[in-house]
Amino acid sequence: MPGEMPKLRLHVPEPTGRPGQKTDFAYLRVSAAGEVPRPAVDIVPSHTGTMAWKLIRVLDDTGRAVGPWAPQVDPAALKRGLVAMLRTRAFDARMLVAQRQKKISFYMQCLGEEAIAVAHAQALAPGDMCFPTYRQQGLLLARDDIDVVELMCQLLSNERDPLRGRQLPVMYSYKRAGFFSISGNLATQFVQAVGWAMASAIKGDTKIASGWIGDGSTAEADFHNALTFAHVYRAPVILNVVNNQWAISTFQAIAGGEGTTFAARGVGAGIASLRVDGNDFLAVLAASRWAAERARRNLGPTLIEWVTYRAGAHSTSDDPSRYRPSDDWQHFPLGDPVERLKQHLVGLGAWSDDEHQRTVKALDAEMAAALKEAQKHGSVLDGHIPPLATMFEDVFKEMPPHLREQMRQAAAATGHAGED
Ligand SMILES: Cc1ncc(C[n+]2csc(CCOP(=O)(O)OP(=O)(O)O)c2C)c(N)n1
Ligand SMILES: [Mg+2]
Repeated sequence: MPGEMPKLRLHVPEPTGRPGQKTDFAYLRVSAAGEVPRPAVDIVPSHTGTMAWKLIRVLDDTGRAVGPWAPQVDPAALKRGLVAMLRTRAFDARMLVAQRQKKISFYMQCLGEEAIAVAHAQALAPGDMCFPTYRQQGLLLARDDIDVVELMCQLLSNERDPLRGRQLPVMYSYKRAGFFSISGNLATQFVQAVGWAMASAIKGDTKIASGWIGDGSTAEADFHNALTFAHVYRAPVILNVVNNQWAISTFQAIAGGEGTTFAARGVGAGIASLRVDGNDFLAVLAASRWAAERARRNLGPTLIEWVTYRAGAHSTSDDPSRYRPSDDWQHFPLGDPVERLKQHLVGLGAWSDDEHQRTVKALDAEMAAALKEAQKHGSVLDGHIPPLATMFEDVFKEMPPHLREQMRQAAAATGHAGED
């Protein structure tokens, strides 16, 4: 008998396109716009299998909003969304150049993924708390109470950096904007979001949490731990999985996206789950509202897999031409979220090419001026950084003697003043 059996072997998933080839995106299994049903928010989680396997889409190829997920939304709100996406794109483009000019040490853009954070922000309420990764800057850039000069000072790690140089560039923290400090340790966002949501419920509050993770990071144990707690206690949380097809140079199938979906993980854990076109602003808005309503009504968590494409490099330290076709984004079946919402608004008569071009130009000028202003407060390069003492502060209410001693030694060794 053993002689008749084949030698055992493992399956190692591969992307369908490598440099010099053309990716076959059939693996995405894209549904038609309007095809997927929209269930009542109190659906039994185990009945969301269809929504987790198909792809919820609202905008069709001509830019019309079709089907049961088409949200009730004022064109003015959509215009604000389009401008916020363009603003995010302009910010990213300017900061990428600043990094190449060595003004900042490091940067991460979200090119091609702007609709997810920007539309999601429109579904949240003041006091709700996001636990983002480094690719949800759109949550901040969608708001008019966040000063881009201050964001740039964080990137420059200069004297006006609100985080006083204690975080890597891009790892912002804005409690008042519901933007929890970004942690470099991926997947921690999910357990923290579920814990925060449970605390909100224990206090009898009305605020919900929204946690963020990438396709690659779902392979971390924290992802699964978070799902168990969210399911068991019906935590008021939205669990966002941004499937942008890549985790640095690792294809999403290596994290388990081949033959199943990331949304299906949620159904298996007893959580209502949706798989959504993340480049479709209207679908993102509708799905986010659906999930937020479930959380607010004590119906429990919702996991949403946002299908999108990381159009740029992973970070300024990465070179994607080494591992994927350089024109992949041009062939990505879900297109560019900015172009798709623009087409929709032009079709409604609420936007024009001319207005679009003027807005792009104005935002570029806004970012150039903001960077100029931020640079007035210095950078790591010119040594205008927060005082040395800030490295030791804000951990303990009273600084313990051993830290006071280390601060004194550091001040003596560097010639910089250490404050006591
Ligand atoms: C726990 C942990 N492991 C590894 C890393 C190193 N790392 C930083 S980004 C990244 C890829 C993450 O990919 P994904 O979760 O798909 O998010 P994306 O960058 O595509 O948005 C890795 C492995 C990390 N920051 N934290
Ligand atoms: Mg990814």
